[in-house]
Amino acid sequence: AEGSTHTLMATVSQYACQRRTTTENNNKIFTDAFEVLAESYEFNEIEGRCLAFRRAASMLKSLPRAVRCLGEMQDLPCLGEHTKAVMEEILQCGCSFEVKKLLSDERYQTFKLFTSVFGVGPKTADKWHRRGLRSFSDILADRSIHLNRMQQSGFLHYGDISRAVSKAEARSLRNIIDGAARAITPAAILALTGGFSRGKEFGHDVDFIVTTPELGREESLLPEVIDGLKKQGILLYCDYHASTFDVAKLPIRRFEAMDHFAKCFLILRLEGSRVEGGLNSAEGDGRGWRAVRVDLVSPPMDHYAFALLGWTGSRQFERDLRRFAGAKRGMLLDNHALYDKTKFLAAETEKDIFAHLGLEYIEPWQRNA
Ligand code: 8DG
Ligand code: MN
Ligand code: MN
Repeated sequence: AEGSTHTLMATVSQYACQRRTTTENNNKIFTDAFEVLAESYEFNEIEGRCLAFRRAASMLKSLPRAVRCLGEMQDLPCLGEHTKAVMEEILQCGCSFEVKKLLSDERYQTFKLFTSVFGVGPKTADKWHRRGLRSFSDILADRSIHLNRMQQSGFLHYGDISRAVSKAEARSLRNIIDGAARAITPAAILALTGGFSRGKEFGHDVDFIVTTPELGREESLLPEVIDGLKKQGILLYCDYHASTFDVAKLPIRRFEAMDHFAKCFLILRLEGSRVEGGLNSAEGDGRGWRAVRVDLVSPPMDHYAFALLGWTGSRQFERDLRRFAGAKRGMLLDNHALYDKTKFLAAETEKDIFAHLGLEYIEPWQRNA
């Protein structure tokens, strides 16, 4: 099987939703380089090139083994002149000069540092960079800088929330959210989504769907869950967005980053969380807790499957699902619904949605595109 590279790789689809991508990445040497380049284009708001590198990285992640020579690239999709040149250089020299240059670039480093703060995106990073600010102490010392509530929490909990969340911590959080939801209604439904539902060992946050079978009830459920967490004294930050979901306004033709379901972006206090090695803040300063990012979304039950598919990710998998639906099927897919020209296609499960799209079912753990 190792030798038959031609047949192995000639069949790779340009769409992530037609590939099976586990957490095992055999081409990390290339995808790490592509991620730096994609980030740099993102910082400079050159969206096309950013996407090209993300798409190429995603395709490489799905391959059963490492790309070993130039010849093997010919039959692979999603690779352009620039991506191929970078790969060629890595094959020949072990690294890319362009990537090396970026990693030591002052602007790239500053943007990377600033955008690592919760609530800081490329636009804010750019604004701060233009003002000549280069470090956190520069920002915090500048009296003319106004930090919004999200950024204030981002700085306050920086050490904790920039540290990866473990599977065990995700399990503890699941119990906490489950308890809070069940205290409100025993019929509450809780589902793990995001990276942990794809089998990842670590995440930057933990994502859940919290809802109830009773239609309409889900809208008030989320504020009540938040209130419960607050009463437990573990709510460190809450950015709540009430539902703006309206079936009458579907389909939404303009692409929107956020869906319209009730949702919240939280920082919770997780008790009894210890860091192996003990070097990090949770132990270092004698605390027995850590701050952790949690996202909750609350769709009405008749749109549950679409919300689950949309929040399971990965982001690249989602992008390609939508792109595939449009380009190959003339359909419109988002986190709310699937729309086929004149009618909505109902779905109770993710499998139903894949079937509507004429796609083989891809398990969540195969969606690490
Ligand atoms: P990680 O946290 O382990 O690093 O990875 P992840 O779980 O895949 O990433 P994520 O940033 O937590 O996003 C999980 C999914 O949530 C992703 O497929 C996109 C989806 N999502 C939406 N809307 C929104 C939104 O408005 N904000 C965020 N943060 N995520 C959203 O569909
Ligand atoms: Mn996540
Ligand atoms: Mn998230």
